[in-house]
Amino acid sequence: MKIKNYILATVVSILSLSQAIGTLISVNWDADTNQDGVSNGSFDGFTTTINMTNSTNDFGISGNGSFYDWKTRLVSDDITNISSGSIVTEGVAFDWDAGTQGTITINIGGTQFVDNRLTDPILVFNFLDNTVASFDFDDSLSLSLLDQNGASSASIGANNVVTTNGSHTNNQDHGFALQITGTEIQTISFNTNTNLLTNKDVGFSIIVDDTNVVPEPETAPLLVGLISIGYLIYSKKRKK
Ligand SMILES: [Ca+2]
Ligand SMILES: [Ca+2]
Ligand SMILES: [Ca+2]
Ligand SMILES: [Ca+2]
Repeated sequence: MKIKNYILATVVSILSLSQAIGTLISVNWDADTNQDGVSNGSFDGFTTTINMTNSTNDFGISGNGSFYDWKTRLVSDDITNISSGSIVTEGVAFDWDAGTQGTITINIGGTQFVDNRLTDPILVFNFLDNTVASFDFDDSLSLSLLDQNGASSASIGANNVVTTNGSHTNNQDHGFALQITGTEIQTISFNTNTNLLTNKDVGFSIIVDDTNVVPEPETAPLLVGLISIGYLIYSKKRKK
């Protein structure tokens, strides 16, 4: 291959690796049967840890299979591009005791990217129950419901409290998909309400557009570097 063609091929292949693809990825949760209130997973190089203080049971169990097939589950099947990417059929169960407020905290970390942060993550919830459940997010966040099932069963109220109307019956198609619009998100946290009459559990995962996985900052300098090296080789060859 001529040097010029080699440079072109290199540039094209690097661009194809780094360019926006516009597909969605979801958390690949680690297999976990330990009810310790902690679950771990990863997506696209990011490690994800969920900690929950909701319950003395502290579920924190990861599962897979059709229950968590987010492409087809009615809580998330209407998300734009839901079928486009690597949506893994996995989720985590968290729960909280009746009459007990708890907190769910998700930390995004990892070593692949410098800032280890996300843009516009989508939180998906299923297995909601026939009781009014609330999820109280930080008031400064910009929230929107992308999908839900049953119809009008979830809403975003004052102080960014997402509330269900108690019409769900604890199945894989009962819940909602909530997007947090924002950049450089490293920690996601919300409180659950105290007014549950009985102990409940909820299925959960996170979906993100892989073009919004921030920031791949090393790609541009790497690209410039490789082009420069390629050009130097090319120039040297020509001078011979
Ligand atoms: Ca666990
Ligand atoms: Ca739907
Ligand atoms: Ca709030
Ligand atoms: Ca449930």
